Amino acid sequence: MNNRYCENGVEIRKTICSICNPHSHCGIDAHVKDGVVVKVEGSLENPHNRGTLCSKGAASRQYIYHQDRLKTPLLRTGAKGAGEFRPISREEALDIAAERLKGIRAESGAESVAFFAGYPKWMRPFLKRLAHSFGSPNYCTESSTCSSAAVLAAKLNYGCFGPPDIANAKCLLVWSANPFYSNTSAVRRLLDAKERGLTIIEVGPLVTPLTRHADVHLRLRPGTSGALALGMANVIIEEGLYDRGFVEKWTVGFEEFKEYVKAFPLARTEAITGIPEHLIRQAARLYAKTKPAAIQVSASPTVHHTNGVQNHRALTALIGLTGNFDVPGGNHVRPPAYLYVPGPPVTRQHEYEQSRPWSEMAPRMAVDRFPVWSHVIAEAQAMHLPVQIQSGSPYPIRSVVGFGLNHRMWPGSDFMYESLKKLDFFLHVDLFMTDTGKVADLLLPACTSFERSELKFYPEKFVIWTTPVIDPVGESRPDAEIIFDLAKRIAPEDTLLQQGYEANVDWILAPTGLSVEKLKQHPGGLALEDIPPVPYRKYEKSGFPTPSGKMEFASNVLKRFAVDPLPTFKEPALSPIGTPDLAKNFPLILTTGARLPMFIHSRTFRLPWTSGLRPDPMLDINPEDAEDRDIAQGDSVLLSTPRNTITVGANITQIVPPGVINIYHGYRNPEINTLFEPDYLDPVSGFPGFKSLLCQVVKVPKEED
Ligand SMILES: Nc1nc2c(c(=O)[nH]1)N[C@H]1C(S)=C(S)[C@@H](COP(=O)(O)OP(=O)(O)OC[C@H]3O[C@@H](n4cnc5c(=O)[nH]c(N)nc54)[C@H](O)[C@@H]3O)O[C@H]1N2
Ligand SMILES: Nc1nc2c(c(=O)[nH]1)N[C@H]1C(S)=C(S)[C@@H](COP(=O)(O)OP(=O)(O)OC[C@H]3O[C@@H](n4cnc5c(=O)[nH]c(N)nc54)[C@H](O)[C@@H]3O)O[C@H]1N2
Ligand code: SF4
Ligand SMILES: [Mo]
Repeated sequence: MNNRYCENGVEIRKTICSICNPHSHCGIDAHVKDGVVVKVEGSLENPHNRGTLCSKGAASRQYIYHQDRLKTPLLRTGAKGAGEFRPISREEALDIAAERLKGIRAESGAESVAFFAGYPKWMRPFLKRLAHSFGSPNYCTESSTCSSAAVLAAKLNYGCFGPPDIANAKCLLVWSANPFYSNTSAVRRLLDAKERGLTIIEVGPLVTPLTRHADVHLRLRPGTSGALALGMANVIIEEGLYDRGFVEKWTVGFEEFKEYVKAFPLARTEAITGIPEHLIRQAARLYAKTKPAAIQVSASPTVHHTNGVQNHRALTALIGLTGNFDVPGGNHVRPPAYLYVPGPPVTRQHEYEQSRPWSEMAPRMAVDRFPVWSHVIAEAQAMHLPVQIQSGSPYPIRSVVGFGLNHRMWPGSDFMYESLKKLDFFLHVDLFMTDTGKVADLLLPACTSFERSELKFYPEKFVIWTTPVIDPVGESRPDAEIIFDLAKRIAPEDTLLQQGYEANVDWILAPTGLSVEKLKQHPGGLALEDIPPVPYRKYEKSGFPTPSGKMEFASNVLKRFAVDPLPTFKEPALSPIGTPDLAKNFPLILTTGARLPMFIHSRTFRLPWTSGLRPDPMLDINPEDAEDRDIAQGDSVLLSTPRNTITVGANITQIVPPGVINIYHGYRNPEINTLFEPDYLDPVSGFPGFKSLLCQVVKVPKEED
């Protein structure tokens, strides 16, 4: 489908929305008149969203033209955090940046400059290459709180992983995902499958829109996925429902695992998770007996815990146990295409990014603190960034080059904020003037997907190369352009980076037979035909990419780093059972960040259409807990954890079970992540325990109201 002119002077130009996650990025028809976007609609021909848009995408005009957009490069003139800057030219800004970065490299080594990408992902391959070509091993991203721990856990078990093959599955175990809010474009396919007879088991403490479509809902206590999975494994093994052939031939550590799960009989599993025995048994039987069955996992709820990696290992172990790994209708391993989207086709993204081997750079931040992470994940663990800025040990971090860095993403966000203030040079690139931006020394304005060209693959064998539908707002520039301009100045020896954006995309695309030039001929996107289907049971030919070549119930990698090789269950670091004394003062469990359809992290609070749907921050509290505390709907309440107290409105709802408090993250005020200690982390992955902390809620006394 091409761009089209209408009679009223409006041109309909094709682009994508990139406000939310990389599994969405809906196709957009931008109606442009006199260089201004006057209306947006979903692109009908895009197989991913088929003409639909969510509330956030529908508010795109408010996003693009928001008054907070950064419009010129800004150099700090006042104190850090005061927000006093003077506009400077792009050339001057890039020259200052280059001079500072090269100076710091000369004095303290390239590793003392950390490169960071926040939730925005499209610039990551170029930023990572720039970091490595500059000589720094310290490229890190928001994935230090999202998806990487789930990838890590699955890789420890299998060496690779795959999404559920929903089209062929008869049973889907949705282990904590709420696509109705988090991935709206996936929901139609899920409901179609349900209408065809798919059995759905939902795991998660909260009631979600999926719950009414689920055959069984296991409402576990936050942070206890591991115990639930082990209890289910015990039923499956005891009742002989596991796949003996697969287990005998293709796994290691089964005998130890079988012994270990005996410690999770139904009564104990109920006591830990809060789920009635009969439901655990029913779910275990349903998942094991309905063939084929798949598990839908998510990037965050099961790994946002101090025991997250082992929990996630336990639940993904059920796939191999029941012989549902890489089979039709199970979890189907597919090669990565580009930017978190499964292929084929397969690009050279990862080869492109690692322009310098690790051996030629200093050790990454936190290799000693999170050795398993560093062994498996090809990035630095960003949760350690504030710690090393403050400690200067084992080497100083003096500068951060941040693309979309939001200090409120970190647990102990105030600690991160203070750490950024200590940097010698903080270069920040963002769409908007944010509170994080205010502590930068130099700010460069980036632009939205409407103002740039970008490559996007879809899992539906569809690819698009967008061209800008409007000029960049003010002096803003695409992140990629900023990176290539920096590369000229700070990494001139990297000859590929010197060739510019499109040549670099072509290099990445080479094995696919596609090119930017070819894609430009299809402004609305190109359906990739003639791609052979990905085979199943690939391990039969090549084994598993683990140390043993098999699925590992007992992980050799964990053994090497002196971590329990089995997916053992431990209570979250703070929990009613693990720390009962603390629970006397903080008797409720705090889970944060369950997705809301109109918000995405810090981004859409500023848009009138989306913020109007929930103008004030609120915590969700069960009617029983509210009654115990004499709290009425909308009352101001104090939410306290051992670290901090914030004031917020109360929303009384059955969505949360008794004993659990839920609150969305990312608000400017109150700042939720000040409730967490900066070291409230899973020792294996470094992931924050955002979804299981202890808290108390009390009504704000009348005089303070
Ligand atoms: N609208 C919108 N969409 C988004 C985002 C957004 O902010 N807004 N964020 C994007 C990002 S970065 C991510 S990572 C994904 C997340 O996407 P999802 O994982 O789909 O969304 P969540 O709402 O975080 O979590 C889903 C469910 O996990 C369950 N859960 C909560 N705590 C626990 C627990 O302790 N254990 C278990 N087993 N389950 C638990 C809850 O029942 C919850 O309903 O969404 C992406 N999509
Ligand atoms: N308590 C709690 N905290 C959480 C979570 C939780 O569930 N609970 N979830 C965690 C998870 S899973 C995630 S993924 C993180 C997300 O955390 P963040 O990285 O904070 O996500 P955003 O707020 O979407 O984006 C950060 C910045 O990127 C800017 N930006 C947007 N688009 C672009 C662009 O194209 N270019 C540039 N240069 N900048 C851009 C935005 O303006 C914003 O300032 O938060 C984590 N923090
Ligand atoms: S789901 Fe919404 S925010 Fe996400 S890409 Fe689509 S329209 Fe944009
Ligand atoms: Mo995330």
